[in-house]
Amino acid sequence: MIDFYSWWTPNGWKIGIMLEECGLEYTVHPVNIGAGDQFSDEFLKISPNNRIPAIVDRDGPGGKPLSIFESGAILQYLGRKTGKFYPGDEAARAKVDEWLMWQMGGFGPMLGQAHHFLLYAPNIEKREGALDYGQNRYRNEAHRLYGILDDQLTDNEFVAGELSIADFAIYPWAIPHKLQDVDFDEFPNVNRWFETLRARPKVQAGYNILKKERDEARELASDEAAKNLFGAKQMERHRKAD
Ligand SMILES: N[C@@H](CCC(=O)N[C@@H](CS)C(=O)NCC(=O)O)C(=O)O
Repeated sequence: MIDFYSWWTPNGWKIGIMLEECGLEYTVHPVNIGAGDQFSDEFLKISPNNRIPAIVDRDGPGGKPLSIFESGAILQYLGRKTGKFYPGDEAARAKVDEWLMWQMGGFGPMLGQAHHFLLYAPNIEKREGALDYGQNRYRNEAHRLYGILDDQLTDNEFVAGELSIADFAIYPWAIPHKLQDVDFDEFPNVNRWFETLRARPKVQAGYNILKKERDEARELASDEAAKNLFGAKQMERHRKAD
């Protein structure tokens, strides 16, 4: 049994999709990051970086509970635990790791900044023109990254050959592509790959975990949510610790 701590966001979807695709039993624990749940003492013990997703595997190595944060580490762990979507063969695994790290180091963080500057910051920073540099920077970076992904998918059905945790890491960040000002007409291979993943019932099931809770909460644009999400709360936490 896995305890799954998450919220309805791309990094959370990765793990929801993996749990569903592997057929693992899990219990969902909502962590409403707009309301500041990520700063609770209970959650910080599991995820000291105050970010979702995190898991606790009650039946970890040696039969002992094991907690893990960072979505890439969780995907690798679940892949090793189940023997699914993470090849045992070293050469094939190295290729999956390449694309998993590409997602963790680039596709996620850069698209996260694109979301910040294109969607959230305009609600906070109301001065016209003040955001142009940031918006162009991350819009261009998003296009560059989708171009790399499109090239990789020219001769590969999935990013690293067979369907793997690398696809489960990348796909969730491609879901909000319109928000990133990315048009899939420019990236036909990405479009084909995206539709293949989207058509999988387990991928849909993983994506829909916590959707209802997120729809009910709907507080992302509020000032309090912005404070919780964009650093102010975290700075407060560290100042208190000094
Ligand atoms: N590198 C981390 C990133 C996790 C992350 O950024 N999670 C966001 C939601 S998608 C979060 O929890 N934000 C809460 C906050 O910023 O306080 C991972 O891949 O797990």
